Amino acid sequence: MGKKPPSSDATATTPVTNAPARQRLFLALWPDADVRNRLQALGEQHVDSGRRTRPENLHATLAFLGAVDADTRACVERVAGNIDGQAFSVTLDCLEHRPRQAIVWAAASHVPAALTRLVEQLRAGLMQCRFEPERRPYHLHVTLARKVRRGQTAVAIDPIVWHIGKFVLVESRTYASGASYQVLRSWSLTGSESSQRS
Ligand code: 3AM
Repeated sequence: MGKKPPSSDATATTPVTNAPARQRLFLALWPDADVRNRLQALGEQHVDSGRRTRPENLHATLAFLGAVDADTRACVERVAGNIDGQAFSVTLDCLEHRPRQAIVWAAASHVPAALTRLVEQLRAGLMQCRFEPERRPYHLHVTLARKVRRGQTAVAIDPIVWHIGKFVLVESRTYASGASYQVLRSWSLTGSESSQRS
């Protein structure tokens, strides 16, 4: 999902030297410790080549935002805060090798209606922040490894049931040692334990 280019007027009047700092952001579902441990074990069991995702980086992307300025981040946070979403459970039941992207991911063969609604609401809201509309269908997945050249296309796994009561805004930073993801904010979904407590 990319941002629309600024209008030609904005380009002409924005001083390059004062360009605001940008953050590389995405919206995601973040696993709890139990699900993260199970995903880590799955990667260790099934992936013996390429580069496994560090356990602390395991997640399912809802919407990739790219490098955004402070105003756009504020807009994204307003959109996220206005989401009227329900908590749900998703079952990761399949390991897939995607040869074109050289990725191995854990995926869910069934997408719960609450997840579809959440993604639809986010995509519609992000258009208000001038993001290009995302038209590709949403497939929930957790990337377990990259640069995997060979592997079975799809393998059934012991199901991992993931209870999802919130979604998060994450900053991605790239270092020589690899990507580092930091959760900046989270929003509860109705019916989750955290939203019942608040
Ligand atoms: O959640 P996964 O691992 O599928 O590949 C990146 C990762 O996806 C993806 O955003 C997630 C968090 O970094 N990503 C990175 N650059 C992207 C781009 N330009 C991108 N997705 C779409 N467009």
